[in-house]
Amino acid sequence: MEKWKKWKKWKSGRSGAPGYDVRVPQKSPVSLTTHDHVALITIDNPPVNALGPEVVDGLSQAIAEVARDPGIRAAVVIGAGRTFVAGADIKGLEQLAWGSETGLPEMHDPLQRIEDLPKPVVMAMHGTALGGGLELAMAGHYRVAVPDAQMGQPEVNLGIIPGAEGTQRLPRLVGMDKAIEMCVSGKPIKARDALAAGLIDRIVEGDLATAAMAFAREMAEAARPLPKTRDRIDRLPSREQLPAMLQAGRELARKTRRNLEAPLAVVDALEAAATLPFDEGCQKEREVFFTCVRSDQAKALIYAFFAERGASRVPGVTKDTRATTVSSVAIVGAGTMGGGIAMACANAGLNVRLTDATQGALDAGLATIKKNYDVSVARGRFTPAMVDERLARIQAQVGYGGFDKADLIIEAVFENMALKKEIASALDAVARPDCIVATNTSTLNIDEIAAAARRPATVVGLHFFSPANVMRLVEIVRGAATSSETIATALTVAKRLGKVGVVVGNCPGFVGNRMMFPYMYEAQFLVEDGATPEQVDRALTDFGMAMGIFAVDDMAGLDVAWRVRKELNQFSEPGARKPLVSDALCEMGRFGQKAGKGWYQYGADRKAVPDADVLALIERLASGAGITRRSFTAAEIVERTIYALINEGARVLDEGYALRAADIDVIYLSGYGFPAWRGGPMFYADRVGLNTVYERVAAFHRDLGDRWTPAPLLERLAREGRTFQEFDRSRAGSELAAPRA
Ligand code: 3H9
Repeated sequence: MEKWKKWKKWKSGRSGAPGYDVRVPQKSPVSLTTHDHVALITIDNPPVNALGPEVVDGLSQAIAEVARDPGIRAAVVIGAGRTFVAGADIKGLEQLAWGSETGLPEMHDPLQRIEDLPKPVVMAMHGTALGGGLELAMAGHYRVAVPDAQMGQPEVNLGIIPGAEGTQRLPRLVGMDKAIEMCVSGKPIKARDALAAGLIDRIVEGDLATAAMAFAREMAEAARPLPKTRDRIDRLPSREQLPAMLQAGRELARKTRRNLEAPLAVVDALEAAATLPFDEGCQKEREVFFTCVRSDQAKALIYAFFAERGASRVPGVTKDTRATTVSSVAIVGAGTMGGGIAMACANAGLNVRLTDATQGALDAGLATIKKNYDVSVARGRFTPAMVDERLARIQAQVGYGGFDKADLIIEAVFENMALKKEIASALDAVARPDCIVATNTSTLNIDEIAAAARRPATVVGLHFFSPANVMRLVEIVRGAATSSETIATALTVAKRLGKVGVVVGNCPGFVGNRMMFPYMYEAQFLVEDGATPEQVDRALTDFGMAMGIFAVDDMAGLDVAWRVRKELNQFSEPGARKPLVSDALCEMGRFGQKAGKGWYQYGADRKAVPDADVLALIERLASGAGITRRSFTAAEIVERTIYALINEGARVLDEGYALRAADIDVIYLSGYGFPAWRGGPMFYADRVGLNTVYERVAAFHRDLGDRWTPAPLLERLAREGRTFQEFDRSRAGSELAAPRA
């Protein structure tokens, strides 16, 4: 302490001005101020302080300044605004993925210069330190964080691996097992875990900059050798320990990150940390990084990242659009959907009033909610205390008492227009004038429901996906009268619930289900034509779909599509091919999993087992209809089903019920189990080549009939040699289509 005081005296005597001094390089997102001989280096590059070239340049200048100025004894690096550094600028990585030579900031030298500084550098983290952000932090001598900060290497979610030496420094700090877990899963860890793992040195309370500077002074005072992460070997495994760890890591990647290349590749780079000197390990990381970043998977995953964020850009909704602040929600209907939505709201900290027509229905709904929470506890997702807290937020009641206090009312009764209209009119009488009234429907006409209310501007469709407490997608259905304020509120609520809200137009089935019908029925025609449900499902899961379509139908319940077939009067056009088997299965009561049998049969373990009775039924109905059955390759199955999805997607887009092809992709990635590494059906079509897709669709049209009429937009783009991505760019800012008649 004495030495520190003496030094301070010497410094203030020399400069004549102790304390505060600001040095802000012109126009740089990085500034340096000094506070009592500690340099505070602030990265201010909104929204998330991503590491673009200007940030890296600014950091390099600031580090040079710290090295040069004898008055500075220590430095703190901190992020301005809501976060530390959330990674490299993904826009730059996108350019790199598509072939540009630039896009990855050169980090080796700046990181080495930080590590080589003879003065302590403390990284002060709040918000998220992700990807390049954590890599920057690991080059500091010390790391401190506020209690709710999170740190991670999420690069694999973008199809890449850490590219700024993270695979070499992370295992040196946290050990190989933990590094593998973090890099393969891509999941961030919380400050407390990071402290236990050795990733950070201290959790600090109160003002982060003040606490970090105090810590920096303490470290400067201690005058002990500065720890350089790259020189550490104490946490690296021995040559004997390493193979088992790597094998476990690769198994983890294959099991939990099915079909993804980067989670396997990152283990190769991590291996180098334990087998090569630091600089050679970095070289290996670079090679693996470049192979990954140029891959098709990286292109698709980076596209999906921006597609998801872009979905919230909606014409007419700006930063100034006034969204209602939602803190209390009322839900009508305690069935599967209502209960799931109640859980999603309670999980997000919202207060919920849940109502149903009878006490019995309410009790049954609550029992299901409790059972679902018990499963979450058993799986370690929630503690019993967390569940109690959530259940306390759900107030169950019969009737609409207190509904006048709700900011948002969600009607979630089953798909029956008359009932939904009756409820819309009743809610109109109790809801506050600014309360948003949402209807959870998967197919019904929002405008017809809104017409039953006196304030249709506050009526919106919120199409949640089952189970609503788990599935990320919410289609936000804009009716003819829905106001921009209502849409802005719906988008904010979706985000608050941790979901992806995609605004869609009001057509039968909206976007997701409208596209799913031709996909689902084509799969059914395929089995009539000679494939088995199991073959079709296997071809689709091998393609990357989370589930095969017959397994999905069994899970959703065959009666759901049956009801929709009748409600929407599907297959009524003259000459339309009507599926033969699904109605027959429904008439036999084979409604899917809940009945123990549908397309498959199910035992107690709910595993789908092919059923000879179903195969016999298919053969009988097909031969009765004069169909000559034949076998199909997996490639044919994929084309017949996925191209049906794409063709309908092109129609939806052309008719203006989706704002962008990218929105369709977000819907399919977050709600229908389409593989993220293929980017979504429309991006996949772009990659195959729209001309190739169009030619195939046209051939199906010739061979299989009018249901395969090529979508005019697909034909047009194919002829012009353009892509759906180019179409999106040309149409930026377009409105949704006029509502359905
Ligand atoms: C990497 O670091 C590679 C290195 O190893 C190599 C180093 C050389 N870049 O999600 P939000 C934008 S790979 C550019 O809505 P939230 C985003 O597009 C990177 N932009 O907010 C959006 O813009 P807009 C590793 C980015 O609060 C806005 O920020 N890092 C980046 O829900 C708000 O985003 C990651 O993978 C970025 N890195 O969530 C982290 N990050 O308003 C990726 C965000 O114009 N990011 N934006 O639509 C995230 O996970 C979330 O954005 C985060 C905030 C958790 C940070």
